[in-house]
Amino acid sequence: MLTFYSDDHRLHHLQGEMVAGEPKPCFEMPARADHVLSRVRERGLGEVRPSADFGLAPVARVHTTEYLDFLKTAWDRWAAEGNSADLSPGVFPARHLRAKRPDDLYGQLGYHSFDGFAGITAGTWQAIYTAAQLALTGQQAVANGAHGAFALCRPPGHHASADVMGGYCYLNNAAIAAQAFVDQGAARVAILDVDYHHGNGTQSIFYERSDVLVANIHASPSFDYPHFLGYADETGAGAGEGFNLNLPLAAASGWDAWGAALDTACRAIARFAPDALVVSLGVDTYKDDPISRFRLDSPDYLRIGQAIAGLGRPTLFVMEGGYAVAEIGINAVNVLEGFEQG
Ligand code: SP5
Ligand code: ZN
Repeated sequence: MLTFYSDDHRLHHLQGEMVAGEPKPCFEMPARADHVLSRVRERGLGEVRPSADFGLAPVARVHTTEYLDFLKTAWDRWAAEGNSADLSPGVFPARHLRAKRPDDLYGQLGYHSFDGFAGITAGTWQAIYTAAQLALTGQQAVANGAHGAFALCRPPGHHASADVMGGYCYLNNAAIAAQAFVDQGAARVAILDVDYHHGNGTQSIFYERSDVLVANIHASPSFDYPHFLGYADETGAGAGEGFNLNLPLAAASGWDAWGAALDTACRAIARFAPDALVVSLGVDTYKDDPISRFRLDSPDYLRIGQAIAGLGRPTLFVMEGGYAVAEIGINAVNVLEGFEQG
């Protein structure tokens, strides 16, 4: 299987993250992608290729131009105000406020954010632009006949919606790739999100559509991030009713519960019979993940890949979360090797 990778991810490295009231190094760090890339090479998964450049048009099929313009210019506006530290939001249009977009940079930042986990640095735009292009390059490989491809995206994307960032995510790489399949003629595309956290951005982007089925296996929002979306009764709306499947699980879920949810998701995807499948590949379901509470072990990731292969669909894997940095490569590449073994 081809892997699509760029060093541009290194341009995005936030100074820190608040954990229980204290500044800590960010869980979402450049070493994550480095470990996945080394494991791809160590296992001889296949060639590693750079991204092509499809421009912003396919990105703007998912995200608003207002949001893209903001992301593209935010750092320069911040620097022009005399700042050099990371730009991070602190006020949001939550309930009882008015979601009218202000003119001010800090106000616009809050308007386009749902939490404080997606800060902006000098290199953020280039890193997120390239991550989206990597997803599109992988999509093109699959559209051109590859049975599987891997977009080693960093930063991740599944918490980002049409015009709101959060949860380390800015551009929704998986959604951009899924939309590209549709725009190139696919009648139906499925997205299977196996990241520990609910993919609230992906759900929101496709919630009213019947051409993209979104299936999510994740920690119940009743006890974990992103807290405000991801319950089982969110099944889609309007034309999209019945095309969103949430499978929230309890804390401490291991392979028994997780594998059963995967069976359920795979049955729904098989019934939908998509022309292509996009997998939001997070491996923060791992037992030693520092911010998560599931208990998958490394061999379980081979079984995930095998189950996905059983669907027999052209499949694009897009990297999402996973913060047990030493094991992220083993676990992510196990999914890909399981897929290749069928
Ligand atoms: C892509 C992705 O996996 N994003 C996850 C974003 C989660 N950010 C907030 C995590 C807060 C978790 N609380 C820390 C518990 C430490 N023991
Ligand atoms: Zn996650």
